[in-house]
Amino acid sequence: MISHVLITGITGQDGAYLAKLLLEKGYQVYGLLARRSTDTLWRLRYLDIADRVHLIDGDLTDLSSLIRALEKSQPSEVYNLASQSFVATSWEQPLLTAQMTGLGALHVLEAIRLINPKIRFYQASSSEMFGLSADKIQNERTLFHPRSPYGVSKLFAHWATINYRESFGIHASSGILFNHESPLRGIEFVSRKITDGVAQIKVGKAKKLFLGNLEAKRDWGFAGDYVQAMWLMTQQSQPADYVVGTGRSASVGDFAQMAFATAGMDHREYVQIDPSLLRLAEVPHLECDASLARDKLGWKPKTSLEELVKMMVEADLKRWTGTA
Ligand code: NDP
Ligand code: GDR
Repeated sequence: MISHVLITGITGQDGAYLAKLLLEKGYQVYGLLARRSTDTLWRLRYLDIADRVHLIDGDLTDLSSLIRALEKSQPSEVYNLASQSFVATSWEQPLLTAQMTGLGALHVLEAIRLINPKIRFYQASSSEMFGLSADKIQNERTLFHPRSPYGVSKLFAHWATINYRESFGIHASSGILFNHESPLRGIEFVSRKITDGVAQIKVGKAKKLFLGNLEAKRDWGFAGDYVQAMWLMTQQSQPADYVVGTGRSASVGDFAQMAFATAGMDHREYVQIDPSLLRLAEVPHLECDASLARDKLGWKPKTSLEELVKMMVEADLKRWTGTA
């Protein structure tokens, strides 16, 4: 029998990679499609899967649309990847972020509880929940100290996931994923902003790249590796929470240095600080201890930071030279 899966956020970076992975595994893939005035399917096209997934109109903030989506797709697994995912925006639109990123997850859990509590659930939690962490390296036992309305909203969704597991016996797992990037990353995130900036400067379309805090350190991995961890979590006999990352931390400045070097340039000539890009409350250092995921799920990252940066710079150079 073919298993059905429903992915919220299928048009996002992770949604697209996860859909591709699950299609390869033989699932019938359904995705929740939020109504927009512009076309949002470019990532699914990039991976050549746009015509292989079934899209259902719906919105995370509209419980009735989620109930209908579950009735239509009859999934055995639901991956809740939809959110307002840009941290900087969460200070400008905190209530909307809480509605989508926080309450939205509870809507999905409620829909599952109402329609079929046997559905397995994955929640896209975030290392942003650790925020101003007292621990240099974070794992499942690290205390949370979110620093943005986004982090606070994710924490609500994280605890809602645990609560539905404990209260209703739902197979609900939360993946606390550290930053993961790819050529499909949104242009507003710093990794892609840098690789796109490198490509623009290389082809003469821009002269400078304006960034905020170069000192912030992140544990950066490749999104294509991380969706595998999501799937592995839902396959376990018992639901649980896992941190997922590479165990290596690098600063924004390091990332910029590597990206410019990949294109044969020196970042010091092109990067300028724009104080308006500094955050109201920064997350200074994230570094993941993913030993539980390694030991229990058999998961480990396949792509190094060097390979990731190269992959992203090359993809953006192709876009700007028209050879994509
Ligand atoms: P993206 O921003 O690329 O994708 C977000 C997705 O959510 C898009 O498909 C978007 O649709 C959809 N969406 C937004 N609002 C709604 C809504 N109200 N109803 C339905 N769909 C909606 O995020 P990523 O793929 O990078 O991340 C996936 C998830 O993982 C997110 O929840 C993010 O917060 C979380 N996360 C991401 C990490 C990362 O490093 N990438 C790390 C840890 C957690 P549309 O295309 O129409 O806007
Ligand atoms: P983050 O990613 O906030 O970690 O959230 P982002 O790439 O936006 O920022 C990473 C770090 O870079 C610094 N920075 C800049 N950031 C942006 N966007 N633009 C700049 O010009 C810039 N200059 C410096 C930031 O201050 C920050 O320290 C991502 C998202 O995918 C979340 O959804 C996810 O939950 C977390 O990763 C884990």
